[in-house]
Amino acid sequence: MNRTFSIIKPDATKRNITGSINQLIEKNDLRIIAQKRIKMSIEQAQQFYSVHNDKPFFGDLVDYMTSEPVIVQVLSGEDAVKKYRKVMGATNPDNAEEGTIRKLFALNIQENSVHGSDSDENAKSEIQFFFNENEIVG
Ligand code: IDP
Ligand code: MG
Repeated sequence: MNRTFSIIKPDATKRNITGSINQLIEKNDLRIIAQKRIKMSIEQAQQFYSVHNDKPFFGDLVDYMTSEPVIVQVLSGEDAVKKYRKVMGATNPDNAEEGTIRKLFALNIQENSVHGSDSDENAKSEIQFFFNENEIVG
C-alpha cells in the first residue's frame, strides 16, 4: 500500500459533484484516508504549482485554483500514484479514456476537476504541504 495526493478542483466543488468523484475513487480501490475542504490562498496555489510558473497558463491556473473551495485528499492503495493517474485520465479531457474522472466530469484542459501526484516523491511533498501526519488515518 502507498499514498498519493489528490485535489478535487474548483470546477467540481462549484458544481456539487465531489461525491460522484469520491465514488469513482473508492470504486477503483483507492481509500480516502484524509480529506478536508479548504480555500487555497494565492500564495499556496503559486507554491503548489511552482513547477509550472514559467508556463503561459500559470496566472490563469492560480486564479482558477483560488476561485472556489477545493477538497484536498490523501488516497491509499496498491500502486496509488499510478492507479489514480489512470482513474483521473489525461490532462485534456478530449484525450481522456472513457470512464475516467476527467472524461466524465472535466470542462476543459484547465478546469479538469482533479489533481493527482505524478510520482511517489511528489506525493510525499504534496501531502506534507497540506496535511499533518496526525490528520491522516489509514
Ligand atoms: P496534470 O494535472 O494532468 O498533472 P499538468 O501538466 O501538471 O497536468 O498541469 C497542471 C494543471 O495545469 C492541469 O491539471 C490544468 O488544470 C492546468 N493546465 C495544464 N496545461 C494547461 C494548458 O495548456 N492550458 C490551461 N491549463 C493547463
Ligand atoms: Mg501535474
